[in-house]
Amino acid sequence: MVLHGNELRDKVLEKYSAKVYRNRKQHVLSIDPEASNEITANVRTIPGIITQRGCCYAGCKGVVLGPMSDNAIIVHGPIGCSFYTWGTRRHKQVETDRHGEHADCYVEYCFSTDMQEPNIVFGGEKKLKKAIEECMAIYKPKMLSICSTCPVGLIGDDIHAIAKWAREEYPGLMCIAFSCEGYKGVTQSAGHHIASNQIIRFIVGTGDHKPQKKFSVNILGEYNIGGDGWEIERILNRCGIEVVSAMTGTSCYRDMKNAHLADLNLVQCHRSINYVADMMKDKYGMDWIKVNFIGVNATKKSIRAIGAYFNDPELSARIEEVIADEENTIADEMEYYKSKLKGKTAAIYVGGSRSHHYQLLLQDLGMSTVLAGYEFAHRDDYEGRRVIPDIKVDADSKNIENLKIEADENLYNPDRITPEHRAELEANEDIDLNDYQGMYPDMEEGSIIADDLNHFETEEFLKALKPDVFFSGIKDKFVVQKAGMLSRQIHSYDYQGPYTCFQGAARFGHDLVMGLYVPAWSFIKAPWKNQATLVGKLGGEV
Ligand code: CFM
Repeated sequence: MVLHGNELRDKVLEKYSAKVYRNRKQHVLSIDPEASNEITANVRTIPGIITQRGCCYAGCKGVVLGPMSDNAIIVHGPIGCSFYTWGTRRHKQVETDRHGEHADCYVEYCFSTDMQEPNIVFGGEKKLKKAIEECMAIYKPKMLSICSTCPVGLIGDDIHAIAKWAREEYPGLMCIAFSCEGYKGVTQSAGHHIASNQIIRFIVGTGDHKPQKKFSVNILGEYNIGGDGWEIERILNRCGIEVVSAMTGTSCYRDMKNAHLADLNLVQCHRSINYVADMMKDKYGMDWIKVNFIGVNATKKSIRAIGAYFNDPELSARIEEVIADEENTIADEMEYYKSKLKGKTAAIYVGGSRSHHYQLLLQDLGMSTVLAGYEFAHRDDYEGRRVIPDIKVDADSKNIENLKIEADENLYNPDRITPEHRAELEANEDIDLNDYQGMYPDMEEGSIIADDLNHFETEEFLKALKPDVFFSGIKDKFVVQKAGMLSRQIHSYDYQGPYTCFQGAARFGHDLVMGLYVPAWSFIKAPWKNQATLVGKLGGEV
């Protein structure tokens, strides 16, 4: 008998003990339009279960701070923590800022204080100061971040006092400390919040480089994986929209200082950076709209929403021209890929926003998503921001500082658009003004949602749902491949990309067709599972 929906969920989870079953049941559900579909998310993983999640330090140092090109990051902790984040998640960078001037690029570097046992016993502050002095003598960065890892939090080195010392010691240096010890919160999501707080406290609002064009935006939650951000900027620039800063792919400290001078914030990855969007709304009165540049239809909807916000007929006309031209360029290719992919199914399990975004690109290609889940999303990423007031704040979340933001005396401007126009935008269902509806509305009835999916559940759902492709990460892709199925990494894109906007959609179609029509994974069954490899007879037989 083929099971579906919650029956399938119950069958997969029934192998657990009663306690684990009760816990996991709150994280896995099947979309039912009649039910509330409330999910449990952003809580601790059950000890012993192999999760795909990362830590707070990964979210702060690796995800949000990592792509900033001119930011030299000193990891204050044992060398292992640095080794783990040495290298990038394919966030590409260049050595110029948005005004074409040279900006340092430290993206490939990893500085570490290499804490040893005596430093843990007697404190590591001296070692950290020395590391700053060395870094300043050799590289002279304009921005220097200190990221502390678990042992430093436990022994209590005052990294914030040291950052202050460095700012005084080296005039012109922006040195910022991030208390992003791995144990904070329950996942890397805590690190996103900690990084966002310091970005608002120390960076945004300190520059005075005004945008040159009539319409200007920041792109928040876009990290330029595989060049995604460059493609988005190419499209926006074609439309006549200036990008003041991106946070934090394709960007640097020098650009981000000016972010408050843009007209509008675009939020691509809601999970990692909604904090900055909210704080900039409170501090500068700047609106944000939720966009998605993954998928042809999603991109069209997003740029039209930007046009609607600015409410300028010339801009809207230019946007339509760009859409027509870009669509025309990829039309034949998309038609071909659609013919190869139509009717195929997918499962997607990634961090905190792509499991939603990529469903729309798959829809463009005629595919449907039978399972989607997040490693560290919060309830609002699944169910929409309307549930935020109902989310119980537990001890793990209370641990993360919530900045109290006041309107900036000189720069606060809530009247960037007229009240009438605001009312129009709020009534327009195609525009998410200062809002995000979450992943649910784009999912089909009966499809499975799984929060904090683990290896065991991955295997079981794959057996039952048999998707044609599983979009996964580096840790779970082996489970998928061993099951004889195609896996495409949707974090790093398996050395491909960009996948954004129009040309990116065609490139994604190409890579997917290539993966699906190479029959490599059907040869995966070990020979001894198909035929006996030992030939012999039982002892005593004549
Ligand atoms: Fe945002 Fe990201 Fe994601 Fe994320 Fe990430 Fe990433 Fe991701 Mo990997 S910021 S939540 S912490 S879109 S690294 S660029 S792919 S898990 S879905």
